[in-house]
Amino acid sequence: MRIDILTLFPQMFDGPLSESIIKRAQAAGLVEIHLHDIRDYSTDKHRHVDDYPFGGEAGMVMKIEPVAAAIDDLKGQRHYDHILFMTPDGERLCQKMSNQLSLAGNIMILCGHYKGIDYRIREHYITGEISIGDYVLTGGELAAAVVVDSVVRLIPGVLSDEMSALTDSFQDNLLAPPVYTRPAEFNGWRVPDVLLSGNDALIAEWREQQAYERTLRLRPDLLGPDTSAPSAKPHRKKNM
Ligand code: 6GU
Repeated sequence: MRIDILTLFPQMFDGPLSESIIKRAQAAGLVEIHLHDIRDYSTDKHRHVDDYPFGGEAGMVMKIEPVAAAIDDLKGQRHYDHILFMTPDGERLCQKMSNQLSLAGNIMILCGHYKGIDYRIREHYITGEISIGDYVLTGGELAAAVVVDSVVRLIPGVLSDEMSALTDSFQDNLLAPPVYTRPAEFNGWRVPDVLLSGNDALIAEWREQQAYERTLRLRPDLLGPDTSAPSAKPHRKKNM
């Protein structure tokens, strides 16, 4: 997979994309992530990328020319399966969207800033608009990093088998069960006995029940509209 990110602040991605699993995915050649500074596409002598809005609202708007030039430049080099715009009024990111995006070959992500972007960009170039939640960030960069992280970890080969994305919270609409490691007792706080029992079937059953109970208590919305009916209990895939 190749991901091209268009931004006014490429350095905001230094941390999230150069550590841990995402770093290893790039080193292993499983994903290429390219950052493009939109300012490099500005042709005006002060390298302006924003301007006052028509109609006189407050705040600055990202200009169409440099953004269009950047997108056209990249589109001229390869086909993009998705050209995404990060914006708080976009579709809320969820695991299903990340799963779908992880199947793509080439993705372009445009990060908005200031009061918004000239709407013609959104009308004529953008194929999908994504928000990461109902709150406002100073720009789309942190949100884009979240999208990239959630998508890249789903690319086959990025996670080892023991980290398998199949058992993630949300992958099957259930929150993950609690996990513990040694020591079995700390400050008098004991790990649940069943996990020390060595009985795999019992442990699997306990995990399934914990996942269901935690989801019912913390995120009943994930279980659907009718969680009181016994039939609403979802079938959980057994860990492989
Ligand atoms: Cl994608 N951008 C901004 N600026 N704020 C957000 C967001 C995106 N998603 C949630 N809040």
